[in-house]
Amino acid sequence: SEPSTQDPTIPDALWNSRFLKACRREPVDATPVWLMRQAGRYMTEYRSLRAKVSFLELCKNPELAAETTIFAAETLGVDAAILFADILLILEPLGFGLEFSKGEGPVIHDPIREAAHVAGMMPLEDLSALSYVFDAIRLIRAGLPAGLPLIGFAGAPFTLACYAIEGGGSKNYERAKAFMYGDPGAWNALMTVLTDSTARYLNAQVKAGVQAVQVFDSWVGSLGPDDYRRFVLPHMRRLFDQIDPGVPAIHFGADTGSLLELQRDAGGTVIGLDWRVELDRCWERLGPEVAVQGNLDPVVLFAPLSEIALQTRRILGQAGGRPGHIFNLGHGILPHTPVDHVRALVQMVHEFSAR
Ligand code: 1CP
Repeated sequence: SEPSTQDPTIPDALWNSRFLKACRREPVDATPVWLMRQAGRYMTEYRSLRAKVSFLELCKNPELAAETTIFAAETLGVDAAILFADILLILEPLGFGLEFSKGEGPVIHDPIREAAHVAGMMPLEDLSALSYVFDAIRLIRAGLPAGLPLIGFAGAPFTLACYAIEGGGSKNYERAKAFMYGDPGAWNALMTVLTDSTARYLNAQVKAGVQAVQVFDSWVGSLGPDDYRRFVLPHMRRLFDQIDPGVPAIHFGADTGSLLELQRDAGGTVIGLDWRVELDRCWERLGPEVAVQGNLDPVVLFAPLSEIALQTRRILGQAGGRPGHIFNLGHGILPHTPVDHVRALVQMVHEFSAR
């Protein structure tokens, strides 16, 4: 599923953007860069907006969500914008209560406690409860510069299942894993519902106007390779098989150094790498058929600019100018990150990689 021929509905300015070229592993004039969680609390403007509206109100207000996406992309000078939304929004139409309580992160009400709960769940057919996301995408696309691609996203089924079972964030995922090992039939039923709902959701984002999608499997690094193979890989393959082959799909996981080949086998045209691994060695392991995204430690943005420059040069050196590298952090920007360092990073990536 390689998006190598131009869909006539994609304008040349987007098709020929650095970001989409790199996704297709074509040569570029400079390495494209964007940053996971590039819109967020580290920005003064975001904090003042959040003083007036709650996080969920912001996600559900297409005008404000669009403004947040566009402001972050333009302020930073990055090569792609990302939709302002959250991976957990899809849980609401799947029947869960969702709340973002101050300082404590997300709370999912009525989490899954038994197999019977899963038996009553159906993959989302009607996506109208998420229409605010598609409205935001249309507004963002209309407001972004013509050549700046927009990335849509969703959570991967394992990561969503963790939230749906734990009822929020977790350190060891005890409930989720106990459910998985204890009742593989119910686990597979849940994963199938999440997979098929997510595939439809991502394809609807593409229809609304995103040029690429990223699947966030943020917590899958908590699994060993054999568990990944048995409980996750078939679902991830089914997910990537259903995503519109005309758009690049970025497959992101954190702490997945021991799972990378399995993640590649599951799917995705771009594989995300975090900072715990060496970009050059991992790209070797992954082979020539995929692009890679990463992999600066988000905490390095708190270091002096000289250290940021050193690590940026190191990562670009490891990529070796090989077509198919998208510069990014290994995970999302942290809330207290200095904005001037983020902007400096983007400039450094462009300057140090200019060909
Ligand atoms: O204003 C606030 O206090 C809310 C903070 C916030 C923001 C800005 C949350 C709550 N979500 C978001 C936006 C968001 N989330 C985006 C779009 C912004 C951008 O990238 O510019 C994206 C892509 C996400 C994805 C997301 N949400 C992930 C996957 C990425 C990752 O970091 O691994 C996850 C795990 C979530 C859940 C979530 N939502 C919010 C928080 C604080 C969390 C993590 C909670 C936890 O640790 O369990």
